[in-house]
This record gives sequence, C-alpha cells and structure tokens, in this order.
Amino acid sequence: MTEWSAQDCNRIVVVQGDITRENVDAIVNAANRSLLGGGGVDGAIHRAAGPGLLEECRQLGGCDTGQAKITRGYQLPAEWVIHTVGPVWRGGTHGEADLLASCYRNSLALAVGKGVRRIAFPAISTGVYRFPLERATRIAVRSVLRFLSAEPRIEEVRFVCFDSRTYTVYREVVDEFCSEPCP
Ligand code: AR6
Repeated sequence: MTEWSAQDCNRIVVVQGDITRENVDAIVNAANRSLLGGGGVDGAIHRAAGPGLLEECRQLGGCDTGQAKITRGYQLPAEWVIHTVGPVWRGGTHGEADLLASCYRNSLALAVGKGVRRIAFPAISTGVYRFPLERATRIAVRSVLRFLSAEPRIEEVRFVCFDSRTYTVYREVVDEFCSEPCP
C-alpha cells in the first residue's frame, strides 16, 4: 500500500546549493548535542546568522540525539532555525536509523507549531557523522513523505544538497519513491 500520494511528492523539492541562502520560513541545522556550533553546515549557519544565534543557543541547554530545538534566524533570510542532532554512524546497530528518522519528524513537528509553511533540510548526519549517504537519504525522504501525508499545513520541503553526489542520490531516491506504481 502506498503511504503517500502524488500531492505529497509534489511538495518535495531537491536542489543543490547552500542552505544559508534559502529563502524559506525555516532551515534545519545538523547540529551537535551542545548546540554551540561546529563545522560543516552548522558552522555555515552560525556564520551567516551572526552572533545572536549562538547567544540564543546558549540558553537552550543542548539537545539530545534525534530531538530538535528552534531559534530565530537572525541575519539569515529564514525566520527560524531548527537545530536537530543526527546520530553518529556506529555501524548501524545503535539505533541510528530510528534516530535519524526522529530528527526529520521532530523538526517538522516544531515547524508546524510555529506556522512554518516552507522548510529546508540539509543531509543530516551524512558529513562528519558518516551516516552512509544512500541509507540516510532513503530515511530522510521516507520520513518527510510520511509526515506530509498526515500534515497538510507544510507546503514545501526542500532538500538542499551541498555537493553533486548528494544531489544525485536525493534525486534518485525521490524519483524512486514518487514514481507511478506499475499497473
Ligand atoms: N548548505 C547545505 N549543506 C551543507 C552546507 C551548506 N552550507 N555545508 C555543508 N553541508 P555535516 P553531520 C552538507 O558534517 O554529518 C558539525 O560540526 C555536507 O556536505 O555538516 O550531521 C556539527 O556541529 C553534508 O552533505 O553534518 C556536528 O558536530 C551535510 O551538510 C557535526 O558536524 C551534513 O554534513 C554534524 O555532522
């Protein structure tokens, strides 16, 4: 049985680019449990948002893996930043898949609570945290499609891929999940 419809698929967009430039209501940060910044997309978001973001993050008391917290976007085009902590890949036997799915679900739930209609995600855990890209992408796309199928208030979810390999894999997975079923 299909868990999502063509309309849900139409609310997903895959682009290659820099998430800090995204003109959406909220962008998601692939943070660490301290929420005090780091490298990769986290570093880029903090640089682009300016010092106000770190100041607000200091008040949050960190975040558990798989959970998410929300702040303002400061100097970013996005009004909100949703900070989520992906799992570090440890071979796949430490609940990594479920934790990664929770990142997407919890981020979207926070977004809905703030009235966000357009949101952009990076490829959480696939950089420094070494989650295998194809597996992570399938979890990301499946979790988002499931959420969208139950939640009409999110109009657009953008997957912002920094490099061309990530972009290609996302395109393939979205095409696979969203192709018409065989008659
Ligand atoms: N826009 C979109 N995607 C980006 C950008 C950008 N500006 N910069 C990098 N990426 P990573 P993780 C991609 O390592 O694996 C940090 O130090 C990147 O190419 O940023 O979840 C945190 O503080 C990759 O595809 O996040 C944590 O300690 C994806 O974003 C740790 O890294 C995720 O790579 C989190 O590791």
